[in-house]
Amino acid sequence: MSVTTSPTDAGLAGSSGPEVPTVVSSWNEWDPLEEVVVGRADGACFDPAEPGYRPQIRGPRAPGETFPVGPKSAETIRRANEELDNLSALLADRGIVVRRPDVVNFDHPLRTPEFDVPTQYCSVCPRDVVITLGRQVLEATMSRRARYFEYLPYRRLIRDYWNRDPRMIWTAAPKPSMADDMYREEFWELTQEERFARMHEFEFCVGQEEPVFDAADMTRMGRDVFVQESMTTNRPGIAWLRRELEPRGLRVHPVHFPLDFFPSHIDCTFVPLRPGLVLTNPDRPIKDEDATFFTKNDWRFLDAPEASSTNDEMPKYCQSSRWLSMNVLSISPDTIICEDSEVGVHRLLRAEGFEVITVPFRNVYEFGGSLHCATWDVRRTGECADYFP
Ligand code: DAV
Repeated sequence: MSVTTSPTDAGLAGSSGPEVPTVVSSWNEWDPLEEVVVGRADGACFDPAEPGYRPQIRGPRAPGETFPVGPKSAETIRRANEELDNLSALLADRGIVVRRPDVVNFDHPLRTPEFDVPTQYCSVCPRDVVITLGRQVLEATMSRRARYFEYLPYRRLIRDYWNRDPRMIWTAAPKPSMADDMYREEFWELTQEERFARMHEFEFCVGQEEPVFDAADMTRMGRDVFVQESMTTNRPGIAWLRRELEPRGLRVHPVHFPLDFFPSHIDCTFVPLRPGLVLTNPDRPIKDEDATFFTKNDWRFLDAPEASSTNDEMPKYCQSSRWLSMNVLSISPDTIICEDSEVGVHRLLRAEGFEVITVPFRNVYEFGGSLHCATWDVRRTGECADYFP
C-alpha cells in the first residue's frame, strides 16, 4: 500500500522545536504510544435507564429482579480498579507516561432545564468522551443524560496539557439538550424482523435534529477519520465533525455496519491494527460501498475469531457485547494488549506477526468496555500520514 505524509498537515503536525514541547499529538490507533490516560472506577454508578438507553441484566435473573440503580459496590469497584491499576503499571513499565482522571462521585442526581436522571455513570471509559485528533483534544457532545458531565474528571488533565503545549487545540462540542424529543423511543419497541427490514435506514434511538456524537464512534487512520452512525452518533453529529475537522486537513468518512442493530462505539466492530490492516467483526460486516474505499487502497480486513464467552456468559451487568474481545489497545504497530481470556484473538494476532501482551480485564467490562474503551491516547510518536492517497 502507498503512504504519503499529508501536504496539508504541516501547520497541524508542527514538528516540535527544541523550546516547544509536544504534549498532545496522536494521529492514529497504532503508532508507538507515549502518553495515555487510563480510566478509574472510583465513584461509579450503574448506568440508569433513560430515553437513549435501556440497561438489561445478562443471563439468568431472579423473579422480579430489575437492573440496579445507584452506586456500584465497593468490591466491584475494587476489582475493576485492580485491573485498571495493573494495566497502568504495565504501560508505565514500558516507559509510557500514564495519567489518571480525578476521583468523582457519580452518585448525584442531575437536573437540567430539560431532564433529570437519578445518578451519573463513571470515569472508566475516557475513550467515549474525549479524542485526540492530531494536535486537537476534542470533547464529544455525548448522547446519554447520565454522561452529560462525564468530561469533568478529565478537565484537570486537559487543562494541564493545554497549559504545557501551546499548539494544542482544545475544543468542546456543543452540548445537546437531551430533552425527550431528542430521542426516538419507538426504536426500543421494534421487533427483530422490523430491525432487519429497516437496517439500511440507520435510524437508532437518537433523532436527527441536534448534533450528537460519542468520541468512541470515531477511529483514526492518519488524515482519515471514520465515524459510524449509531445509537450514540447521528448524522448532524457527523456533519459537525466534518465542519470542525476538514478545515484542519482531515477527511471525515461515515461508515456503516448494517447488521449491527444496536451500534454503539466503533471499537468492537472495526479496529485498525497497523497501516493496511483492520480487525473486523464477522457479525457486523462493513457496508459494501464503504469497504471499497479500503480495498482499493490495499487495506485488508481480518475477521476476529469467536470471543471466549457467549453474550449470556458476559458479566451480569455488562451492557457491551461479547465482542469486547476485539477491544484491544495497540501500543505500537507491532505490539497489542489484549484481554487475558481472549485466546482466539491472541492466536490470530500472533499469526499476523504481532507481539501480544495479555492482561486480566473482565472485571472492567461492566463499567462500559475493555482495553481500548478504558484508555485515551494523548501522544503517539509519528506524524499525520495519508493511507488513502
Ligand atoms: O459492541 O458492545 C461496546 C463498546 C462500548 N464502549 C459493543 C460495543
